[in-house]
Order: sequence, then C-alpha cells, then structure tokens
Amino acid sequence: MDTTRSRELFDRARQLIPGGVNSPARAWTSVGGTPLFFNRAKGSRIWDEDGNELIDYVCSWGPMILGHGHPAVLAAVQEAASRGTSYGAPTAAEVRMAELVVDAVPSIEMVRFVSSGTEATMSALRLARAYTGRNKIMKFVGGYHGHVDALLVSAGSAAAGHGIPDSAGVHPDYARDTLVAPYNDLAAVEKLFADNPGQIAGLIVEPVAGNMGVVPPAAGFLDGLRNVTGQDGSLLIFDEVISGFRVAFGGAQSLFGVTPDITCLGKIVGGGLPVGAYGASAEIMKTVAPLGPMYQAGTLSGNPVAMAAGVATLEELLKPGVYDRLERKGAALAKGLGTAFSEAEIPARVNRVGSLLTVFFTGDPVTDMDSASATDRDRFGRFFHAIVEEGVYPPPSQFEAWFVSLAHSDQDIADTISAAKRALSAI
Ligand code: KE4
Repeated sequence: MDTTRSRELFDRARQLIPGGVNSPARAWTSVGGTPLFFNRAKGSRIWDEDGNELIDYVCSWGPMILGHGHPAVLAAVQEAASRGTSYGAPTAAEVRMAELVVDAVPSIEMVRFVSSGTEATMSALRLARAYTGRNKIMKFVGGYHGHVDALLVSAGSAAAGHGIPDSAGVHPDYARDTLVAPYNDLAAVEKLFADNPGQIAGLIVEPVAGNMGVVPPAAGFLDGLRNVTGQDGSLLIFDEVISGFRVAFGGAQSLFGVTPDITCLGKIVGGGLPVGAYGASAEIMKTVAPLGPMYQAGTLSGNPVAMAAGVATLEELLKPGVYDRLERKGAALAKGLGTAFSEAEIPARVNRVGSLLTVFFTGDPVTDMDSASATDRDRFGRFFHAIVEEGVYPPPSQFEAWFVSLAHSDQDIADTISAAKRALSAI
C-alpha cells in the first residue's frame, strides 16, 4: 500500500507536534509503523492522503455510529454554522439536546454539557466530592476516563499502550486518594470499601470496559457495585463516554438495568463534534454552579454547532430498529472473525457487546486488564498491519474497541472477514 504522503506528513508533524499527533492513541506506538493521515470519510469508508480506501472500525473512536458524513448531521451542522458558530450564551439547541439526554438516560434528571469526555469525568469526580464532602475515589485497573489527573492511575487505552498508566506530572497528592481494584473483582471492591468506610466520594467505572479492549461486566458485577456504593453512601459513577447511546439508546445502564448516581457521556452525544456531558438526579445536580457551590465552566460548552450535530445524531438513533441492526452487524462480524481464527487454527477471542468488539489473541477468557495484557500483543500488531494492507482499518492498539456503525453493510462485514482470513495467513 502506498503511504508516501502519510509518511511525508508524519515527518513534518513530528517536528511540530509531540509524536506528530494530537492524541497518543493515534500514534500507532503499540503496533509500530507510520500512522495513516486521513482526509475524507463517507459511511463505513475512510480515505487516506495517498488515496487508499479502507473500511473504518475506529469511527473516530466511537462518535460515528451513523457512519461518516451522515446527510442529516451534515445538514444540521451547515444550517447551524450559517447562523454563527458560537455565542457564549444559552441557545434553544442546548435545551433540545438536554431534553433528548434526560429522556434517554435513566439516571439523568439534569445534565450539564461540556466539550469532551475528559471534562465530563473530571466534573463528575468534583461533583461526587462536593456532594458527599468526601475525598477518596475508586477506579479500576485498565479503566480509562480521559486525562484527568486523579484518574491517570492504572489507566487503560493509550496510557497503558504506551506503558504510562500512571502519568508523569500527576501531583502525588492528586493520586493519593485514588483507590484501584481489578475490573470484575467485586470482592476487591467490597474490601476497599470495608477498609475505607464513609470515605469514598465516588466509584467510577466503564459499565462496559472499552479501554482494555472490550471487556463486558461479569454477571452481577454492576449490581454489586450499585449495592456496595449505596450501602456506604458513596456515589456510583458510570463513565458511558463509549457505551452511552452505543450499546443501547439509554446506554449500559438501560441495557443492564443498573442505575448509577452520576453518568458521564461523550463521543456519540456530539455526533463527531466536541461534546461531553455529565448528569444525575436534580438533587445531586443542584450542587453545580450557578445553583450550588461546585464550580465548572467552559467557553464552548453547549456550542450550537456541536449541539446540532448531537441532536441530529440522537434523533437518527431514536428511529425504530436501530439497535437491532447494530446488534446484528456486531454479531455477524464477531462470528465471522471467530470462524476465520478457528479455520487458521490461531487462538483468539472476540469480546463483544452490541456493536463494540475487540479481537484478542489468546485461548483464555479476557475479563480484566491483567488477562488483556497477557494476550499475544505482538500478534495483534502483525494482524493490524496485515489487515490494513487488505483495506480494513481497526484501532491501532490492543487496548481499544472496534466500532461498527449503521453504515457498515453486510458486504462490508463479509469483505472484512475475507480480509481477516487473508491477513491471518500472513501472520
Ligand atoms: P475525551 O476527553 O477523549 O473526549 O474522552 C475521554 C474518555 C472518557 N471515558 C472513556 C470511557 C473514554 O474511552 C474516553 C476516551 N477514549 C479514547 C479511546 N479509548 C479516545 C481516543 C483518544 O484518546 O484519542
């Protein structure tokens, strides 16, 4: 595959931008090689600067659930932008967006929009501490919640992929009050609560882990978290930045029937433009300024063009049969990949929830960060490069999710499986 233009751009980018990228997940560090530079996408397809066309399973790391360049989203963005791009004042679009989110997400009676998932989780932590008056928080090994100081502890996603799950520059005082447990290990969580009674402001969890690769919650795990936090008076925070509007319109909390105290949203809620959100009961959200003492603000929060993209996206997702179609596509891809691996006699697992999945090269179950880290990551890197050569673009890291969109046709999925079979013969 000719990647001359990407390599030229990468050489220039690396002189100007750390690692040549504006987010480490894009750097291909864990798989090696030169990241492709893209300049166009439509539906399930994406084109790089050298004109190579690929079937896209990164989908901007989740937002493009409708597929790239959906006409309703483009029209809404163009119409909003024609009236101006930012006012720094309230707009009707924010009201419409808030109505959609409050109606969709069981735990949310009131919501505040921000500009990224990181801002959402950072604000959720501050809210939990402000509401409870407590200082400690708990997260899971391999959980990634954006680059919030207190949460860059045993973090997943590219932080783990780059071998810096505990980032440099985080003041030890910020991390000191962060307790960590293995994902799916309810006993470890219960012990931490027993050892820190009445001291934990909140427990933040990806209800479907996406940043150690996809790891579904074990049976009873989320219910267990709900019980132990409730008994202690600690707040349960669902980081649904990936799973929100992805695994169900109401997110993992509606899929699994477990209602958290605070929910964080991002990615899909912005339809590809910068939007994050955090929400909770009115009782909890009245803590947030200007109603209450917890301060949080943002110049572009609720930006009208971003709101237009989000509203258009959610309105498309409200249409009948959408999540059945996503489930069918995800299941077909996972089944086909599984068949390809078994025909090639290569030990592999495909973890999946709906249209979220991850391929692990192992014969053992992957249920937490330890088991995800023990998989054959070198083989993943070889598989990644081989399948890119065959015209399929999965995430350039083992600790990420593949995202299937409504635009991925049956033919795309069949072509992906054929490409995987050819790629497996090369690794
Ligand atoms: P952002 O600040 O990147 O919008 O969201 C942070 C975040 C919060 N919570 C979860 C569960 C997340 O997955 C993320 C961000 N996800 C990564 C990929 N796993 C985004 C890609 C990147 O970092 O460039």
